[in-house]
Amino acid sequence: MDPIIIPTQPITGQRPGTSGLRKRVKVFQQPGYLENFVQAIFDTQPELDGGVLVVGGDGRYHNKVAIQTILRMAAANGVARVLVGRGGILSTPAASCVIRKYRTQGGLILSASHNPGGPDADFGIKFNVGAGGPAPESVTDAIYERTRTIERYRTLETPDIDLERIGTQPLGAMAVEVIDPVADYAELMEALFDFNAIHQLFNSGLFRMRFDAMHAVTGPYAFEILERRLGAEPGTVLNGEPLEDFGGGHPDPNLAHTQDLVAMTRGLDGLDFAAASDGDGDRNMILGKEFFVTPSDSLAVLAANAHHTPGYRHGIVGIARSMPTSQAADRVAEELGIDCYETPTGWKFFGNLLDAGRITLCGEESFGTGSDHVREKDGLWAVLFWLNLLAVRQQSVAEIVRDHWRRFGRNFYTRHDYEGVDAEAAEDLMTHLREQLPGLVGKPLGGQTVVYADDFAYEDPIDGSRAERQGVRIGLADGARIIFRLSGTGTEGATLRVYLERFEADPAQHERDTQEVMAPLIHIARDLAQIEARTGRGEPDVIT
Ligand code: VG1
Ligand code: CO
Repeated sequence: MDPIIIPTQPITGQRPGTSGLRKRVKVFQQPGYLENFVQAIFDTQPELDGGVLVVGGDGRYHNKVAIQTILRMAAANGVARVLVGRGGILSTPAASCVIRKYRTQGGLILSASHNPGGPDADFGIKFNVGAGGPAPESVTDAIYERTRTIERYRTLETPDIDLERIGTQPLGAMAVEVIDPVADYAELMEALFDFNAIHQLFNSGLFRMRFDAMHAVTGPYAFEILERRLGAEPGTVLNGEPLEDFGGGHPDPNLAHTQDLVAMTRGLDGLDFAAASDGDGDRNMILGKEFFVTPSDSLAVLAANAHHTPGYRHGIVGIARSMPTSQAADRVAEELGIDCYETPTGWKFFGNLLDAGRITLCGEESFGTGSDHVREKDGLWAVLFWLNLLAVRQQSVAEIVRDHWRRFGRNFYTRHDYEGVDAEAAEDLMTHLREQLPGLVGKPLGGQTVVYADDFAYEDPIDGSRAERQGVRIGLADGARIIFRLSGTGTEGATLRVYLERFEADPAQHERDTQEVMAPLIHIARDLAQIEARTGRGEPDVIT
């Protein structure tokens, strides 16, 4: 069957952001929009010709339509075989797992992650390379450049593939293999964690947990792993059915969007453990009884306790965290005598460090934690890691974290998001901040001296590539930090993120309320950036 060549024209704005190309569904539905971007991937990634490609998504609205388009284009561009999750489903970490396990040439993941889904909401596409991780900037830059000159795409005229039927179906000269989206991933989790110990914890009758899949992709994974393989009581998985619009919710696991779950951890018969994951299954939120674990603390606790789990029993070689993530992990690395790397926001910056064996664990303040087991952050992995620790240490979540604070000190941490801000006002705010930077060093700010003030730039220690303008950061003499950056995952206007961190060594101060501890820093940040004057916002939309 000969490919059909369809003439097309470049469409502006196809530059991938922090994690792939994310736009409104309506934008993706425009003729040629998805096709141009996908053809740009095939045109710039010659190894896909004759290669194997993994395809799957988080099940949101437009997922199946997009997959049929991609399958036809893959066949027309010479891909030999595609592995696609049944029903078009593959969580982001599971896609990474499958890419690596079957040594494929890469994958296409259809997701806008934590952004809402539905005909009027968001869609996204991301290319992952053969190592299993999100394409580095050199690759996304090349894809973007190609979208600016593209003049044709290749496809076939064929009926739709039956995505519900496990097994191989031909599409032109290409083989489409519909695979169980859960099996390979579940097997990997069993190899990393002590399923017997977790099973016993569930069987003890002394431990109750709930996992909120938020009607997103992790439902089938959580049923299989938590309820079926680990024997958690039926009903442990909440909102486990993936829905195209996530039940109308915002599949973003943070305190603002999981209020029902948080309520279940309160009171005398509150749950011992609760967790949630996002649209595509790469984020995690960890709760204990009346206790919220910040993602930055979670990374530090996992690093300090990794030797308790089978998969990491020999210890970890290094840790990386994104720049805005708290420095709690740095303290663990120092005590363990291992390297700690600070990277720009976005998982793609961890790839080289993981591939080179420089780090074992990595994480971001945005509810992302992961390791070298795949090349994406991994929501259920983090949940299982915590369950393994709880089973081995026989302590509550709160006890484990408080122990950690006593040992290492506490990095109080909060992030304030101002969403849907006018894009130009947000850019101006950042410019105004950048202009102040040279004059700030050595000056007093809120009773402290500014020790550094810069726009974060990163040079990758493996390939020497540079990423500039990755966030304005201001460091004070006592180690406190204020960081400002604009989101690279939104689809409308701009989102300003303000990240605040303050270290406290004194255990007598560890129980204080975070927002109260941070109040002076919050004040400084708002003043310095003139947030209210420039955005019209007196208060942030989301505090995490
Ligand atoms: C956000 C987070 C970042 C994360 C990215 C993708 O990016 O801050 O840490 O890697 O989302 O996560 P931004 O540019 O909006 O701050 V996911 O779960 O949406 O793929
Ligand atoms: Co996600």
